[in-house]
Amino acid sequence: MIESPPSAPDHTSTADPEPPRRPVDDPVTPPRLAALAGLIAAAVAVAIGMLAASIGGSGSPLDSVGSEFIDRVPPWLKELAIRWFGTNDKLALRVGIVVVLAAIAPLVGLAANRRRAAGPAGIAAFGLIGAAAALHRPGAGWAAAVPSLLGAAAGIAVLVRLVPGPGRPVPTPGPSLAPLGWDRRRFITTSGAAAAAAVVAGGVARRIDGQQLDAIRNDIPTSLGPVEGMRIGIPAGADVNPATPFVTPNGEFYRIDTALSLPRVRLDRWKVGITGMVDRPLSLTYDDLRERPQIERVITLACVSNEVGGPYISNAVFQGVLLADLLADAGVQPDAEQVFSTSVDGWTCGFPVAAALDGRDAMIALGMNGEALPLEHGFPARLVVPGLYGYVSATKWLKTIELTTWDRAAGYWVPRGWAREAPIKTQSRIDVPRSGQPVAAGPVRIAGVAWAQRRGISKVEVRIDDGEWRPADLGDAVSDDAWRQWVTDWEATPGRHTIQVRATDRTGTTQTPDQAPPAPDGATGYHTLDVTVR
Ligand SMILES: Nc1nc2c(c(=O)[nH]1)N[C@H]1C(S)=C(S)[C@@H](COP(=O)(O)O)O[C@H]1N2
Ligand SMILES: [Mo]
Repeated sequence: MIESPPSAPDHTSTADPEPPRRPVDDPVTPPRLAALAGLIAAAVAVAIGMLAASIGGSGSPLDSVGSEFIDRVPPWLKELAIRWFGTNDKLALRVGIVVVLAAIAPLVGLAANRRRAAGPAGIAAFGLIGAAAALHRPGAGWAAAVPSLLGAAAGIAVLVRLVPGPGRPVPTPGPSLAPLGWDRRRFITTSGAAAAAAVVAGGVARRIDGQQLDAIRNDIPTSLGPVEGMRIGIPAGADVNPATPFVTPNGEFYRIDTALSLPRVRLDRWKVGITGMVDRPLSLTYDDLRERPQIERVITLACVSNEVGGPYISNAVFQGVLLADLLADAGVQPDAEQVFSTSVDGWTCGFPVAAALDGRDAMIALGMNGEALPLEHGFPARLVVPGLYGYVSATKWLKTIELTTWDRAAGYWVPRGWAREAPIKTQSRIDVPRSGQPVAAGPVRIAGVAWAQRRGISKVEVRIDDGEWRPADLGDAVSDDAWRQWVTDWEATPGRHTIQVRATDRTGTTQTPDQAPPAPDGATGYHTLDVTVR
């Protein structure tokens, strides 16, 4: 039944009107406003959940749901998200969750208008999803469920007030008040107050969150321990590429991880354990690690998801403790096959024991470019293993290192379709000219980077159109585990041209021209750029 507005003239009666009786199961709130009420109730639930979580120092319910989602999405969807949104994929996920909530919440409001129990049930269902997600996050205790449940309770309270639902005895209204039992004035004040409360609670939650992160950042030590031998100096001759610094500043270093909110590690409680198939398990505090002999190495980290020519590769001076030294103290048992590590946020990966013991500089890193690790890159400590893609080796926010077999544990990405073992492939990239950038005829500088961690780069060649492969000039080599810059000059003639690059490593092997996508173990093919010369 459609309600008539209270002011509508009633020509059937000229007598003093009795307020019309509302049929028992007639919706009491106009549908559009019931939908709005659902939205406001959901906003209150989310904001109160965020506030409770921030006070308790845990991740917000939305982030818990998002993280569970990340852990469950099929690989093709994950790849699509990365293709569409790049490193903004987390923002896209957050926006997606809010959009879904905002689409469903009005329906909950409408349902509440038809059946009294439907509103509370709908919001409670969301609260339970949030609680279940939070409980399922690594390291979560029962208290993790509280923010979602509190949020749901607040949302229900708001919804019940705004949308009382049918069949509720309505106090006999005075003629000038709500003749149909629904009080517009009360709706406006209550919904306005609830919306304002949601905004305030959300704002306070974000502030508390920011302050907690600041507090953790402020606790990050400003100095690193001394290193064995001489500090590394980067020769000026390593930097011949005008577009990409040889050492990537920490703030520009690519970031890839599944963490929606940064893990908040309390340094005084943090330890890294070395366990499993070892004779003497170790448990090391941050200070224990700092007091051990430390090395400093220039290592280029690369993500397996990087497309040919892509940005997910960076180079830094890492400082830390040699993993081989720690494993020698722990005594690796002969049948151990895999170094399997777990992060504070429950991410895992594994690499062959040989990669820790074959003489390469696999380390527990504490420092990056002369500073303690930034929070984004794994503070307090992470693994860095030269020559292996990050997804099998470079655990940030490190918690445990377990010596085990391949059968007994598989890293996070392995059941999601990525290779169990993943050495970095020889690759090269053109950084100048930029793709799509107009080029003037005449002398043009072409420059880029090339990498073949563990083997080193011996040659980079560039080809224009179908011409000869011509060697580029190489920047100074700093380490076989670091990338190498290259540069060459080209006399550009007007028209459309194709620029290609290929690298050869020190074993004499040239990278394959065969094009392969990143999955399952790293993209291949020559980086190719189309330019228009005017
Ligand atoms: N805890 C944790 N560590 C992680 C990951 C992660 O998702 N969680 N991602 C890995 C991947 S896929 C890569 S490529 C590197 C990236 O390290 P960066 O963000 O410091 O560049 O971290 C690795 N370590
Ligand atoms: Mo990665």
